[in-house]
Amino acid sequence: METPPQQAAGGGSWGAFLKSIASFNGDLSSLTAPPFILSATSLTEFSSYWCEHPPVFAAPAKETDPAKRASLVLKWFLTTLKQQYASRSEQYGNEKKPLNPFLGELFLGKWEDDAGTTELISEQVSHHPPATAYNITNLPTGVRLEGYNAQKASFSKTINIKQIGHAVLTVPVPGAAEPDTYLITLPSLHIEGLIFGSPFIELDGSSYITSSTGYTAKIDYSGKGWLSGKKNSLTAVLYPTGKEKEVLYNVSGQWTKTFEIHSGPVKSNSSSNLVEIWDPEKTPTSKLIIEPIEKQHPLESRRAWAKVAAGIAKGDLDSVGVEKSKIENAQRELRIKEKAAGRTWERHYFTALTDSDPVLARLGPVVSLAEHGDADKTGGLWRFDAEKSAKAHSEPALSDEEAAKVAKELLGQ
Ligand code: HC3
Repeated sequence: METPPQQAAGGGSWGAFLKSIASFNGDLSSLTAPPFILSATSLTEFSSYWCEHPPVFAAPAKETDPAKRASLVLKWFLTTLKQQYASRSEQYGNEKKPLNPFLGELFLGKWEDDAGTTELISEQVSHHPPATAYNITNLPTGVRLEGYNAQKASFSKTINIKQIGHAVLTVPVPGAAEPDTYLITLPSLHIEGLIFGSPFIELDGSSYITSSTGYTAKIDYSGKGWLSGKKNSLTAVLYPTGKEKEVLYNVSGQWTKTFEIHSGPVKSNSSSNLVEIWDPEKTPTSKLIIEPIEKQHPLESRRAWAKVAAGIAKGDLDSVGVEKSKIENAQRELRIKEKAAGRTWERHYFTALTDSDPVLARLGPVVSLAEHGDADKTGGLWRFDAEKSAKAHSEPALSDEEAAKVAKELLGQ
């Protein structure tokens, strides 16, 4: 059983934490959370939440009708919300503070299931400001998601988080000259239950998916108000871009529970035009396969943070502090050396665009995303670099001595 936050001993109380967040400066990594709210999972791992149902991710590639394809993309996006925002806190009320990734941190894995092999690459591409980039490819269909994100937080009654960045889904369509492109914006969220020491996420506002095939989905999020409403509620509509009144599909339900997809506009009779009811209980997630720690590259998240994670698991805060500082200090020294040598850290899988991005140029205006991709707030407009990836894949694994040298130099371990 988890220790209730109010009773946790040592290293700061929940009350002190609440006081500290009231004067919070917006930098999430600077939040000094009490030890019992520290998670041993780094934010680089969160990229995997985009694809815990690979068959749903790959399904649009098999659909020949563009409107239906857009509805399958909307369905897939909605199915990811439970993993993204509630899976760490299934019982609700124990959302913890993730590890703040170091620059160059990697999280690599794959899923093997009915959809074939789907590969995940996640990399911390910026540290100041912190930003994570990811690329997920389903090999048999070529369906591919790439994106990057950062968070901007503020305090007003609670911690409010605006997500900066976006995702781009590419869906090759059999017989079509060009693949479909879907530009996806990310919802805002806030932390609920803080005052009771049981934090969980609620989504708010709206997010969008707009496609090169001329369809747009608008998703509205709401929670349980004082008087009405259910937790984690959503409604969504899919319409030809620019014609919001011509609803082709509508969705309603809860992103943590079930939601219903109907064709056509919203009707009072909820059973009319039912296309599908999504129930996460009925569709188990696929397990992400990752290399055993000893076979991972020293910059891979679980290997790099192993000692910190062990300290968190044992509640040994001294070792957590010591091991975290080793990584932070080594990284600080590395940045100083790079600066002196006029070098910058070479990302393994992603490159910051210097020209304008064709997807943002074409689809950005529909969903109010700027052509520069908010690069100033994410350290760059990050795109997957297939050449770098091929190079990384073709390099032989490091020998034990080489790995030890990298771990010493880059992580102080
Ligand atoms: C806000 C958050 C860090 C960011 C997390 C993001 C937005 C990261 C990208 C993923 O795709 C989606 C996602 C899900 C959860 C978000 C985290 C929830 C809590 C965490 C804060 C830094 C921690 C706040 C501390 C505390 C104790 C109140 O939970």
